[in-house]
Amino acid sequence: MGEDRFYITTPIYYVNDVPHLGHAYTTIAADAMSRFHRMRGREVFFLTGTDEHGQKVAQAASARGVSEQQHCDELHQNFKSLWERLNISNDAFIRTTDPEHKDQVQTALQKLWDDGWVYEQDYEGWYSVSDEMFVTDPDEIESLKAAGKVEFVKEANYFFKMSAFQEKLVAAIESDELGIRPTSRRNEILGFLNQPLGDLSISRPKSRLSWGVELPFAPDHVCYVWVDALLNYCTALRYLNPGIPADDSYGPVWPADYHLIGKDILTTHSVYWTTVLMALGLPLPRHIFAHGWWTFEGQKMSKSMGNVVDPNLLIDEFGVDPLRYFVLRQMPFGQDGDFGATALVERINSDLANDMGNLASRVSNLVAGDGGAIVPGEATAATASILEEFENAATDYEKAFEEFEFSAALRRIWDSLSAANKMIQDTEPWRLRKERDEDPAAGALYDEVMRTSAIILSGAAALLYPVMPERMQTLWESLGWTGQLAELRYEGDSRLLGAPTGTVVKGDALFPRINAKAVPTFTERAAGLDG
Ligand code: ME8
Repeated sequence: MGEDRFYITTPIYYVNDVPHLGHAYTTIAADAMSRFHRMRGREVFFLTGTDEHGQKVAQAASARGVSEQQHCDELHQNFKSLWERLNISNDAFIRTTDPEHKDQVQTALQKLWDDGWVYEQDYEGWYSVSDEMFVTDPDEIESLKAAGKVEFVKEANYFFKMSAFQEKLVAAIESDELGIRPTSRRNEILGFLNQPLGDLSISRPKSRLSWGVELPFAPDHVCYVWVDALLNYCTALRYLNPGIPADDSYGPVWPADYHLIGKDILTTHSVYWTTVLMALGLPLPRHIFAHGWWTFEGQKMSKSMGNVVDPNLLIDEFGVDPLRYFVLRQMPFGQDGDFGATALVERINSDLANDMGNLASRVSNLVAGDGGAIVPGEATAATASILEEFENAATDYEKAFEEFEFSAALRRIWDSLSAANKMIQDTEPWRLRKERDEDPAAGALYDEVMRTSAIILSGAAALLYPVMPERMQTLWESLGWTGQLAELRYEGDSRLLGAPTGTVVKGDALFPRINAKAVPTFTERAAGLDG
């Protein structure tokens, strides 16, 4: 997309999965990024959805004794409702069983066929149903065989000439036309591309699997589920994005600025998807960002490991915004991190309840007690450096945020909140307030400390809105501002929004402290869940 547009996607999650913290993680990050760009005046298109074809879905539907379509119609709601609870602001939700998506997939497949990028050949090998992939690594085959997780398959197959694009792909990655992030993942893919690239089987015979998109040039085959799924990033633009032109392009929104994914699906995105795009003559996504994994006691959190944490339980216990904040703050985006309820409670209590909540309640209690007005005035030497530091922190925050360095970005805002708290401890405004009748200087300092704190809290509320949309709106209103932060647009360079001119009100605690002793150990509750 161009300067004023921003197109971001999450993976489309397997409809069979019960959504867990890992799925929530990617989606929260994409949501925060979408809100961030909207506030900077960009026209954002944020896409998520569900991947509904393939053998796993067919097997699960049959085990439940329902049709595949009914199974998908019921299960995709688990994702939709979690995204609603998590305040996810996606512009569209694609399902690969949407008839429009299937039509578009067939159009793309036909084009690949017509242009000579697809050929037929028999194939035999070990197929992993859980990954929907042929396994080629001999060691992996042996261990999966022992675990009964692969089956031997011999069948007629249609192949995509992926190998023809190897050099072009390497060049696109090296020139950063295709920006793979973080750099470690880019190097991983370049390393992978040091080996000769094979062709990609893109079909499954209907005799083995009928739940998929029929190949238009071979109706006894369906499309390999990954090809069907990856195409969602383009097909959605044809029917879920109003204002698309009536030609057969994917419109001005393509290419995506970011495909946000976990590192588990880096190859499918960086190699399969990009080469299909090349064959279709379409531009490559500008970036693929592969983040790390949430683990649980060191193991990747996943349904098959039976160790998933249900975000719904965390929301019930801690609220939506503390969870959103925690996942973005806790570990650098790109690295793995182990989930623990203790760490979550610590973050809530120290960062949210103490650093932010106490500052907000001190200001609102004191100012509301005086009728709620922040007294206007200029900063003196007593507070000028704090405001200047906040301006610097805001600049650093934005730079880091844009690069998906959420944790580092958030830390910078907390530097300013800490500075404001220190100012309050040092100046003791509750004492100044008592002295102000006799001592005009104490009164002036009191007003200045309240004003400076309110300016920092206002700026922080707006900057942090993408991360904690609901709580920051509450903070914003308690400071006397009106209007929706969702509609705030930054204009000009300063992120200091000035002192509120409305009436500051005393509200309930922004982030109630969690009694660490009373918290259930999510470890145990999570282990009991069959996600
Ligand atoms: O792979 N930690 O779907 P999926 C962090 N349908 N993120 C995690 C995670 C974890 N432990 N577990 C899952 C598929 N995720 C395909 C995608 S896209 C065209 C098709 C997140 O339901 C992360 O984003 O297995 C990961 O890439 C994705 O969920 C996989 O979701």
